Amino acid sequence: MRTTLGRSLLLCLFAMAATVAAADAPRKQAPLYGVNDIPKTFDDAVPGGQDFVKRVAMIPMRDGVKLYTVIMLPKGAHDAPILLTRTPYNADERAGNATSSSLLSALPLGDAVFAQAGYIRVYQDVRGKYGSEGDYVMMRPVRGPLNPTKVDHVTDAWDTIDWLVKHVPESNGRVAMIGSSYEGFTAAMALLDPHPALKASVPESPVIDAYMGDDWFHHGAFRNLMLGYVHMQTVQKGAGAVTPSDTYDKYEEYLRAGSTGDYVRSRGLDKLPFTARVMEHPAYDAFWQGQDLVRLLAAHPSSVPTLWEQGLFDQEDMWGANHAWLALKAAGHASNNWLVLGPWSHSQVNGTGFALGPLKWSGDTALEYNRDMVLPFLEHYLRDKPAAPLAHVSVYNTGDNRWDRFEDWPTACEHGCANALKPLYLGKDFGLSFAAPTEADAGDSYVSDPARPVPFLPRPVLDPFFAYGSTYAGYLPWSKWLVSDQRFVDGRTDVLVYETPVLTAPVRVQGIPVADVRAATTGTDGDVVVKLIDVYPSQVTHDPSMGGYELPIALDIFRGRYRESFEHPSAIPANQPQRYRFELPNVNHVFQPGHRIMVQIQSSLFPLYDRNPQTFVPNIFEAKPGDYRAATITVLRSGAQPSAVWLPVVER
Ligand code: PG9
Repeated sequence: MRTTLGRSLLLCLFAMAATVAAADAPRKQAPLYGVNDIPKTFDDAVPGGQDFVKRVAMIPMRDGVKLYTVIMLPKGAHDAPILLTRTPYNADERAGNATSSSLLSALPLGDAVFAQAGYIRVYQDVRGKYGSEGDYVMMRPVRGPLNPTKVDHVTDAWDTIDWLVKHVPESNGRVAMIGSSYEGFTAAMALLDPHPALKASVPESPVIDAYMGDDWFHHGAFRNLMLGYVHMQTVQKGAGAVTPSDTYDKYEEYLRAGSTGDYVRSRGLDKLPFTARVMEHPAYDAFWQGQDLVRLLAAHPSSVPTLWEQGLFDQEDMWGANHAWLALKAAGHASNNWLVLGPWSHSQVNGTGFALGPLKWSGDTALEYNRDMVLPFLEHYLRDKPAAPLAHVSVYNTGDNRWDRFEDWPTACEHGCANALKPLYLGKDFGLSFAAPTEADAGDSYVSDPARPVPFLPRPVLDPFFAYGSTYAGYLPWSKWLVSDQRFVDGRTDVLVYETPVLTAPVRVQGIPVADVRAATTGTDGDVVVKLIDVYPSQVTHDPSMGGYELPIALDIFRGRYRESFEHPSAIPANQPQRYRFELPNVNHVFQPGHRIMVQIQSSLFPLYDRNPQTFVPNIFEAKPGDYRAATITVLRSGAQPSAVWLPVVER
């Protein structure tokens, strides 16, 4: 005891002497003038260290091109599954803040549950973007007529997974892919020829058919505002910006420009190869059909367990996940495909899901999705945990404010569902009724003037992608526009508004409503916009700002020239009634007693969608100023020529 005390005292004296000596030693002084204040390398010191390791690898593909890959490993990981995202949005940034002390705080919020569960998180730049070598092709199609090279996202995913399972010894050799939008597209592409180590996949709001209802077009109407995105993504390999502008309001900017072709040329965007390609393919020709992943997936169905996710109010990719799921179901592959439709805007599952615009949900629906659906799903296939209690279809009920679980979807449809669609007819005096009209009637008319198109959001409208990035800051009204109050247009003379009396019993809808409009125009082309709206009571005591709110439940646009064929457009015969029948987005909603159901019909959603000149021209992008003409549209609603929205009504 005494000896130990003596030794401690001695050590203490030595330590004090050493401190005094160090204080006396001349301190190494920083030079007064720096030759170069930026050192060659600098590793940020994280006080207390980190609980993860960031590894960067250039993974070689079969053609020799190397792809920049960030591997975020929990320290001490072993037998850990790998979660891979292939991105055009900067793998370094997507992988989060490498100077954080924990993997949980480094990775994006949507990854939190995977970080907590000890996954190895991998982000990779697609070829040609950010740190990756090779050429970038926007939404690079599969090898074949549209892609003469030997590589695509199918091979790049295959080669990446092959490398990862051989070179990351901390892994258990099982990989899942996940990602939203473009990243969802790369996840879906990998399913066309999956590597054997790909054990599960979660394509989230994936771009699947960019012509029918994802980013570039909806039912043939072009989404002008995506041009800013193309600029941002393709002017340079690294981070780009949206198209420079001298006009604050995109409505004014696009209106002044003339046709979309004029807009593109006036800003030199025709020099961007992808824009030039799109301008040559306004119809659903081989260019778009060859990229339609619905067909490709159904023709090459994989056995990889796949969870398809999509927002019910996704302002960018409203088509992909649910149509991929429906096609795989129709092809007999329902058993390894799941569908989740949540109350989200585009990619909202990467953040929080308490609310969307004025709508407040029962909790953090994004967390519920990641924690209670995706994680157990992955744990089962990547770690042999018990099967997840996941229904084949989970759809958030935006009326009852809760998740509904289904074995099949939709619950009501045209053919082969438990319930048939029920037409809600447009009636006289702007009424709506489930009773079919019987009388003859001239219908309701309005003048649609391309010089005064109906805005899709209150002006000014900004570029939605001006602040695009991993935080998804962007232009906030953009992410909420599909739930924005439609009162801002219902007084316009070019918007027809029909509504039911105040409901005395709930009307429950589960599925895909179908717009079915019969209309005549004095022009030879034209667009049809149909909005299904839940009108709140004029006073809502618990939430006064919702008084009278006109909440769109489902809305979409259809380009009239494609009413007979998306591939072969045809002029609309002037003044002859035509039928426009098209699907609206999925709904799982309850119109509550005290509310009304409303349908609005109009001819434009500008400047999101390009203006239809209302005169048939071979390529709408090249319409001349004289082609833009006002037209009188007459919506028919007689017994012989009824118009309706077919609702997927179900009993409780
Ligand atoms: N919606 C974005 C996009 C994907 C693919 C092509 C163009 C745009 C995205 O969020 O990735």
